[in-house]
Amino acid sequence: MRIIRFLNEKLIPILAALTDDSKVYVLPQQDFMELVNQAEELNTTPRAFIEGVIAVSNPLDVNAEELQLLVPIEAPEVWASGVTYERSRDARNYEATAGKLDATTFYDKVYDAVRPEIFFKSTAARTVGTNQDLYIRSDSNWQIPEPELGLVITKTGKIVGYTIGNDMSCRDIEGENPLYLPQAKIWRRSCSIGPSIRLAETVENPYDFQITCRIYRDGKRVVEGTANTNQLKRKFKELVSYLVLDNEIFDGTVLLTGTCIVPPNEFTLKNNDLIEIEINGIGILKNPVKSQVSQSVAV
Ligand code: DO4
Ligand code: MG
Repeated sequence: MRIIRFLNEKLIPILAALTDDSKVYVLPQQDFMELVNQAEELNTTPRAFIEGVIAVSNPLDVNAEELQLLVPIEAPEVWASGVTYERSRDARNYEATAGKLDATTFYDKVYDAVRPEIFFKSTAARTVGTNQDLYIRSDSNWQIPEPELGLVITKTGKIVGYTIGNDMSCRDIEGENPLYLPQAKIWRRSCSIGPSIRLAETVENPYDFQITCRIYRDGKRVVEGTANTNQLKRKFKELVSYLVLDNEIFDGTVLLTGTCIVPPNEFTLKNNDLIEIEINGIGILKNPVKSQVSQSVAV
């Protein structure tokens, strides 16, 4: 069972359930966290609540693909974990050492450390949904998507859903100096989530999500990679526990869990590329890439 948001013909956002047989049922709540919290107040679960709705209503006469989808949740904050897969550790070492792969770096240390890397990634205003443009920075020549499983959590850190996230990143800026990490990770439209949220209670094994990333240029596929969350070094609860420790977290926060797919080192994103990230049971997050004209103040 998945949750989507879409704009109806009057351009009003609608919350809906998308069943495994692709039927769309309108839900009475305004957003995903209202569904989660109302279900809890009623001493039930989001899935049971939705099953009650389905029992007394008809599905919409639409194909979910034709809907104008929005972000499935306006996450107040998006946080991200880093270097949680070997593939990410090796790519970070490559960019930090100009390709000297035998060098040991702080990335090796954080991969093995008890404390994971957790960083601030985005806010609702910087985050886009499926089919919406993502931007690349004007001052970077080495930019990539980072396809990641996203955890949707409550203010107490309970994992209530899974979504797809793209942690857009500048390898040259991060590689030049790790203190530049926020600039390598955060700018206008540098994060996307969607197209749906899979209810956590409907996922048997979250360590068996297949993740695929495809990048198209001029209609041709120029990058394709696949990986699985079974390659993750850490446990999801472990990542969440470090995020919430002594912190204030808001309902509907998304925690990205790290990338396990990195395009070849010579690849950089360009204006008009199309990025697709697919996770089984969640859907395909599609984003066109656009350059932005630098609005920086001259120094
Ligand atoms: O250490 C930098 C960030 C790594 C990251 O975003 C990832 O592994 O996904
Ligand atoms: Mg990442």
